[in-house]
Amino acid sequence: MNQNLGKFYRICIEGNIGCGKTSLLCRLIDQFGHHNHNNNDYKKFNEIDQISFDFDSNISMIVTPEPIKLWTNIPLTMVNDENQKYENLLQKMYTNPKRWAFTFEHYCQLTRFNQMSKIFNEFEQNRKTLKKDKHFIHLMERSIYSNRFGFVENFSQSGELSPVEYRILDQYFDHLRSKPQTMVNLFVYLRTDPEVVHERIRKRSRREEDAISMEYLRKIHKLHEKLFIEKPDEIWNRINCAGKKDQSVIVIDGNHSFDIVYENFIDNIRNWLQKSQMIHTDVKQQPPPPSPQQQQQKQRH
Ligand code: TTP
Ligand code: MG
Repeated sequence: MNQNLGKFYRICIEGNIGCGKTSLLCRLIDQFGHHNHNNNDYKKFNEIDQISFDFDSNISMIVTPEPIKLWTNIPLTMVNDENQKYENLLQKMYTNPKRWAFTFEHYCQLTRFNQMSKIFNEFEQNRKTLKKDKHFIHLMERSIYSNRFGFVENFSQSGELSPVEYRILDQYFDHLRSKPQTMVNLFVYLRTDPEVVHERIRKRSRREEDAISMEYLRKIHKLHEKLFIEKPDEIWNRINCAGKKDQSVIVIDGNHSFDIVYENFIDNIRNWLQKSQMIHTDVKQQPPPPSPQQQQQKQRH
C-alpha cells in the first residue's frame, strides 16, 4: 500500500438520544458545504445519503447521517412500484420492544455497517487516483459501538432481549468489528444530562419517541458514560479503534447552548487534526483571562 496516496479516517459523533448529533452535523455542512440547510430540520438531513465538502485545502469530509429513513421505511416486497408498502420498524420497536428490539438492533447494525462499508470501499477504489497527501474523513452519526454497548446492552439489562437474542447480536457485532470497514479514529462524545435531552426530545416531538421516559434516558446515559468516560478494557478491547483509547475520545459538554457546543466542536476537531498532523495552521487561540482591572471595569458597567 502506497502511504502517499491519500489517507482515510473516521470520526463518530456520539451521545444520548436528542443530544444534538444531527444538529451539529447540519451546522458543519452549513458552514463548509454551502448546502443551504435549515439546522432544525433533522428530517430533511436524514433523507440524504452522504454529503462531501472540503474542510481544508487537503482535507475532504464525507458526512453520513444516521440511517433513520431506512429504519422507518422498510419496503415489504422486492418490487419497487407505487403499490409498495413500508413498515416503520422504529415505531414497532418503541410500541413493543420485547417483540421488536432484536429485529431493530439487528437492522441498525446492518444499515450502519453498510454505510461504513460504502464510504470505506469508495475510498479504497479511488485511492490510486487521489491526490498525494490528501486526507479523507468520514464523519458519521453514531457507530456500531454505541449501538452495541449502549442500546443492545440496555435492552438486554431490561429483559427486552432474551439471553439468546443478546448472544446472537453480540456475535454479529464481533463479526462486524473484525472488518477493516468498521475502523474508527475518533469518537466525539456530546456529554449531556438526561434532563436536558429529555426536554429537547419533547420539543422536537418525533412521532415514534412519545414513549421515551426519563428512566430510559438515564440508563442510556449511564451506558454512554461507561463507554466514553470510564472506558473499561473489556469494552475497549472490542472496539476497532486505530489509536490508543486515551487519545480516541473527545468529550464536549452538550448542556451548553448550541452555538457554544458547535464552537467547542470545531476547536476540538482542529486541535485533533493538528495533533494528527493533517493541518499545520494555528488553532484559534483562546483569549487570555481578563486582568483584575478589566474585571473591575466590567463589574462597574
Ligand atoms: P439517536 O441515534 O440517538 O439519534 P437522534 O437523532 O435521536 O439524536 P440527535 O438528536 O443527537 O441527533 O437515536 C435515533 C432513534 O433511534 C432514537 O429514538 C433512539 C433509537 N435507537 C434505538 O432505539 N436503538 C439504537 O440502537 C439506536 C442507534 C437508536
Ligand atoms: Mg440525529
